[in-house]
Amino acid sequence: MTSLATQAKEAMANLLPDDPKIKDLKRNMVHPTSSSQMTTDHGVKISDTDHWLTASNGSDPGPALLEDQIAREKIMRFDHERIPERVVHARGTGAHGYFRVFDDRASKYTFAPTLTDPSRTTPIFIRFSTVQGSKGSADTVRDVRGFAMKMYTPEGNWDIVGNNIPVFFIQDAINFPDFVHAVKPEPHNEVPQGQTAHNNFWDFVGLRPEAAHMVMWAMSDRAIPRSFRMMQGFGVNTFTLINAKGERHFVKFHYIPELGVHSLFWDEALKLAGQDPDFHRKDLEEAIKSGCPPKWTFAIQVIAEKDEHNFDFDILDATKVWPQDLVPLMPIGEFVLNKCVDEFFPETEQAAFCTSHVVPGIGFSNDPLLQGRNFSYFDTQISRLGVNWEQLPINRPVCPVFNHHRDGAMQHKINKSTVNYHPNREEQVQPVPPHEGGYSEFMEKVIGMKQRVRTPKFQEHYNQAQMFYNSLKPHEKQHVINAFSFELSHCDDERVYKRYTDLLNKIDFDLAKAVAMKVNGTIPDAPSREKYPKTDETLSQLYFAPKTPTIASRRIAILIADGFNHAEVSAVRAMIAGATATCWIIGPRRGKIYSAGQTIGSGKGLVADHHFEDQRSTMFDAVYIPSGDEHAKTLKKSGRAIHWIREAFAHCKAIGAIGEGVEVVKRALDTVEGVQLAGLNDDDSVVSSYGVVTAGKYDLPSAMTDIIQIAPG
Ligand code: HDD
Repeated sequence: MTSLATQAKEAMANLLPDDPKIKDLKRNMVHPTSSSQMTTDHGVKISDTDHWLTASNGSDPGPALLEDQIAREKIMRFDHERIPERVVHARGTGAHGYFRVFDDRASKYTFAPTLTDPSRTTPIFIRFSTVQGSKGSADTVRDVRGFAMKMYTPEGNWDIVGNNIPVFFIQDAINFPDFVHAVKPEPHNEVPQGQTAHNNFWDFVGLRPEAAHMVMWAMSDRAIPRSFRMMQGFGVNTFTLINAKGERHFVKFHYIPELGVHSLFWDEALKLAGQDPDFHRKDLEEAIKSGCPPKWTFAIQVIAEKDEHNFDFDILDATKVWPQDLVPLMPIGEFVLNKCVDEFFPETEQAAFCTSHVVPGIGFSNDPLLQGRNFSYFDTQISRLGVNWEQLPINRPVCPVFNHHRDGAMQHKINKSTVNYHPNREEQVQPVPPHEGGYSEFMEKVIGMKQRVRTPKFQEHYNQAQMFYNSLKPHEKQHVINAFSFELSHCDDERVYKRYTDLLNKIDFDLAKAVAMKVNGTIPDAPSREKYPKTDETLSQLYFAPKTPTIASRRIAILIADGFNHAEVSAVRAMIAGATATCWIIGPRRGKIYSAGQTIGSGKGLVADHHFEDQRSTMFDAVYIPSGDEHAKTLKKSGRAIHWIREAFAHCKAIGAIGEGVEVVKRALDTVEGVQLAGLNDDDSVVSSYGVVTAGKYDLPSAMTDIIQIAPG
């Protein structure tokens, strides 16, 4: 635990004052203070910002005068505050951080110093997002999460615009507009928001079986993450690396979170969408600000050019993973997010990524999805932000930028030069040969016939969908069945849900049967194709559980009422803080709660952060109920407190209790059949002095046991 706290401090220290990107952003920062004087945008001081100039006779307001340039400016500036939201991935949140490699092991594959020079620390900005919902939708909906990273390298910006799922719904970029139309709210009534549970999505994916693999991931726990910090990230497309000898390898990028991969339960996700629609963005900010900056290992999978065709799938097909038993993961570096943005709009909203932005040593492949993406991103930024979007502070590189592009809306640069073309008599702004750092495309021999095709290996769609399902643990499989059943039940067009249950039988017979029975689909009586037997243990998110269980950055609620044991709560809070988890006191009111021995209304008391009604168990990872006679009596009588514990239990959270606190837990869970509380004998007497800990889904029980064991009494 201490080592994590130390790591957190180190990560903060790494937010160097001389971080080149933060330094660069400071050029645009303004620091309003109480002595800052209010002015118009043209700099004239304003004496009154509250009353529109009118021709008033003193007893009635009189007509407003158009002449009031202060009011006009204020209203007009406001009228134009909004820009188009992203056509997909509209809702998101971002943070700054840094990337570095462990050593030069990747130099076998690339000459890009960012991936090979361990002395280099590269500033980064990451934006996480959901895909379907609009800017104001909820964070915890079932959806793919975007994971877009911008590296500000001395060789130029490198963007990896990835997701938390390693494959994509379609193979060819030309299908993207159809796909997005189908996934977004339906055109006639703009319903539903932030979810795929509607006819059009299931109609499209039923008619396009190449989506089958990705749909399996989207119906799994991966699509309802506990936190952005607990997601794997993937570059998804196949890129290439070029080494100093001019050799080329195909590459896929992977990020593995230090805290492991964790998800919400669907019931939690649904409730949180209403109780706290900003749950994920607040979680990221809270973790960074409370000294627990999230960290990922950066890994690559590489395939030599000569081996391109040695697989039973096409390695350029974005609907396929490269199984790790065939192509092992090679960890080469790590990245940390350790600084929140100062203002959302200029940083997170104006951040703009392009798959086409790579640096020397990194190249593209003929992945048909990537080729189309390379066109689309630059284009969309022009409509969202204007042609000079790369001059915006969050997007501009930290290295010098010179060329002959000129003008356009919102041009900020003033070129002191008489020439704006190449070649020119001044020999200004010259191309750079490759050996001096100029980007040069890999010389690839291409022979082909102009045609619209999908090559044979691109036409197999079910093997990896089945491999994914084969690789899940039984409870993960059940969650997939539940998710399909939820979504297809929301489709009221029989053609849609019947076709999809038919398709499911090509993936897994038992899955198809279970879902079809729930949603009135086509119940199969035999598998419709031969089972694909392969499994890959790395496809289950449980594979990425941290080796040492940790409660770092977890949210722990302490439920108290008047009469609680103060010494015990203080000791537990100190322990939780030492483990860099956050701890929240929840009481019957937000205000002082008095401990045993204190008179209610006088004495120091402990101020509760929240009351039972305003925060729900869904927002926490664990609950602890301390000892204290009167306090326990009050909690036992409080329907809301009892619901807290029951709901936490239903969501498999760790519940710890000491002394009389155990009575409260027993009261809450008495009616739950078959519950055996750890730490209790068969006759319900307490086994040890430290109380009771229920099972939990995040490896929290053992950590909670440690915490409770040290508490006095
Ligand atoms: Fe895309 C945004 C990820 C396929 C076109 N995409 C966008 C973002 C992410 C992804 C994370 C949000 C970036 C941000 O935070 O600003 N997209 C993916 C992945 C794909 C993918 C992992 C498959 C491998 N996308 C894809 C295709 C096309 C687009 C095939 C078009 C041909 N994507 C866009 C876009 C967006 C976008 C319309 C909307 C906003 C933006 O670009 O900046 O151009």
